[in-house]
Amino acid sequence: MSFDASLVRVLPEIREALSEGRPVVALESTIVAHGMPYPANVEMAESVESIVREEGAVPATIAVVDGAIQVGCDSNVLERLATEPGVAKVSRRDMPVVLAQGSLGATTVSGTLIGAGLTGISVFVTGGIGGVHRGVAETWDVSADLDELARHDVAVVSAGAKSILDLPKTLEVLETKGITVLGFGTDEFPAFFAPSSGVKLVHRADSPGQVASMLKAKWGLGLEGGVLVANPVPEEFGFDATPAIEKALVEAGRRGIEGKALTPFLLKRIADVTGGQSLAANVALVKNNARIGAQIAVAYAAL
Ligand code: PSU
Ligand code: MN
Repeated sequence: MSFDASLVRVLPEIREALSEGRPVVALESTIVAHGMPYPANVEMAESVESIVREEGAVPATIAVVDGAIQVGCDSNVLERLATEPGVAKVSRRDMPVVLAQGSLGATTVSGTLIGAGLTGISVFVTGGIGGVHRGVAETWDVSADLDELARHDVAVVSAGAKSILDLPKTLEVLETKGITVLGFGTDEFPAFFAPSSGVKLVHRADSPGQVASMLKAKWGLGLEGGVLVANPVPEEFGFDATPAIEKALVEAGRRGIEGKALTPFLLKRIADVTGGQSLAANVALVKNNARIGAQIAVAYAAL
């Protein structure tokens, strides 16, 4: 891939690891700026980076900083993302504007995939991906995450997608785009706060090594595009968030919340309605994904 190198700033530790073929794990920043309240957001970001290191990989949180996609954020940038008001939420559509303005941007799964893809990072850990929203026939709201997953050779580890989305339609789009979805130790698509959704998956993997072999087969053949590893929330933190989700959706409809504001609004309302139970689950599942994602990166680098 050829691109203007002045638009991508890779921190030295990450550049060295990549050039030596050592495992690197990309992490997104929208979850920090728009997915969780302060200070849970920055604590989560710091502990996820430590977990990745414990497992023998190098963490690379990706954001848009001072006119470049920055691969690797120090604690100063993480703190800014976690606290500054008006941080942009950056998907592919927003990228040129935020880069040219030189403003601070938090990358969604889609924006982060662009940074990971450009720098050759093969594994990316997040909480939940965006997808096809409920009521899509009216709103046409389908997250840019799905298109972006098809564009880059990156495995994304997530706890599935929460039922603010239409899960069966999300899986249909993933199939159309050729994105392999692996249930990690499960036959069902996990529903983010809940370990199961009742929606069956076609493929599963039961170990990081199995995922790594599938990645090698896919990309070894030149089948470009991503793989989605769907890793359920740890049992002790999982709960049925359906009533809170329904309530938040009704409220969003009544207040006319739409577009890029919808997902952050729903996450915040669900946390309010569940008295923080959803936040605890969210933190737990991201940490769990970080551990598995780092193990996958280590196994893939060893092949
Ligand atoms: N789902 C979550 N937490 C999040 C997001 C999704 O449980 O923080 C964020 C991710 O950054 C994802 C983005 O890429 O929301 C999707 O936004 P949209 O639905 O506007 O495409
Ligand atoms: Mn959307």
